[in-house]
Amino acid sequence: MKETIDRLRSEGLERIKAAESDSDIEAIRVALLGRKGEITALLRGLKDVDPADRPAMGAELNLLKVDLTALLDSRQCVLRGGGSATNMVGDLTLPGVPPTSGGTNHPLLSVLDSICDIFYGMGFTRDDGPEVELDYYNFTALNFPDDHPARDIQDTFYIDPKICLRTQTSPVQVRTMERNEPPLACIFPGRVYRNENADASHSSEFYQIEGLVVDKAVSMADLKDTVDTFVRNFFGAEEPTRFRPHYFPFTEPSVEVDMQCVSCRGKGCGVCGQTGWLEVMGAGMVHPNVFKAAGYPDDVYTGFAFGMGIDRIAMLKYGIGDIRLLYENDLRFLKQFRGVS
Ligand code: 2U9
Repeated sequence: MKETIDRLRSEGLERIKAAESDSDIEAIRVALLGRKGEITALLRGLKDVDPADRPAMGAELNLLKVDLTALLDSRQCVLRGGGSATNMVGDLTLPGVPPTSGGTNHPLLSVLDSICDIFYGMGFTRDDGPEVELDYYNFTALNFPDDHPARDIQDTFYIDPKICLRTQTSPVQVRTMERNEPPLACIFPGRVYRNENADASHSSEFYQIEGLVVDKAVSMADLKDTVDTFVRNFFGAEEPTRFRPHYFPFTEPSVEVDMQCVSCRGKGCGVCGQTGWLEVMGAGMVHPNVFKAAGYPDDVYTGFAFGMGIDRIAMLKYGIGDIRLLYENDLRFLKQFRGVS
C-alpha cells in the first residue's frame, strides 16, 4: 500500500500542476477523492491491512488526502486569478494571493491632500503648529477683544486660564509671521477643538485648513481669484462664487464665500436650503492689528486670509449628511471611499 500512496502522491502532484481549468481540477478531485476515487478506495481497504501497519497507513493516507485537497484548492485559486495562499507544492514561482481588503486613506485625509495639492499648485507652502495653544496666539494676537464670546469656557476647552486647545489654525499663522518676513503664501491644515455638543453638523473636534498671503499690494481681487481657482479645481465647478459681507475680528473687510449650488445650479433645492448657494469658506483682508501683533509694519504690507472646515468641504463634495459619520470609523461608511481621491 505504501508504494500505491507514493505513486498517487507524485502522479496527483503532476496532474494538479498540469490542470488548466476548473473542470480539470474537478475531474482530478473526483478521480482521487470522490466516492469512487482511488484514495477513497484505499481508505475503505484499510480494514484489510495488517492491524500492526494500519495506524501508520491510515495516517499516511490521511496526509495524502489533506495534501492533495490543499493542492487542488491552491491550483484552483491560481487558475481563477487569485494566486496561491500557502504554496503547498513547494513551487516558489507560484504567485501569492493578493490581499482582498487593503487599507485605504480616510476620506478626510483624501480631501485634505487634494486641497493641499491645489494650493501647492498656486505656489503656497505649508506650516503646522501646536494643538495646545497659548490664549495669546489663539485670541489676543488675532484681535479678539477680551470679552469676545468665543473666549468663553462654553466655547473653548481651557487647560488653565492661559492655555487652551486651539479653536482654529489661525494661531499658527501668527507664529509663521513672527518667524518669516513677507512675501508669504502659506496654508495651515490641522485639527481644532470647540466646546460644543455634537450633532449632524457640529463636532467638538474637526479639521480646518486656513491660508495666508502677505505682500506689498495684495488685494481683495487676489483673494477672489485664489478662491475661484480652488473651487474650480476642487469641485470641478464652473459655477460662480460670491462674497457676502461678514465679520471676523482678524480680518477687515471680512466675507463668507458661497459657490452656486452644484445640485440645482442656483434654482434652490434641498441641498442648499432653497438659497441656490452653498457656503464654502470664510475670508478677508488681514486686520492691521494682527499685523502689529505679529511684528509687521501695518502700512507696508497687505494680505488676505481664508479658512474652511475640511469636514464641511468633504460633506459638500460627497453629499455626506452627518459630520459624525466622519469620526465613527464605521467600515461600512469608510469602504465607500476606497479608491476615491
Ligand atoms: C491671521 C489672519 C487672518 C483666517 C480666517 C476664516 C476667515 C473663517 C472659519 C471657516 C469655517 C472657521 O472652520 S471654520 O469654522 N474660518 O471663516 N478664517 S479668515 O483668518 C486669519 C487667520 C490668521 C493671522
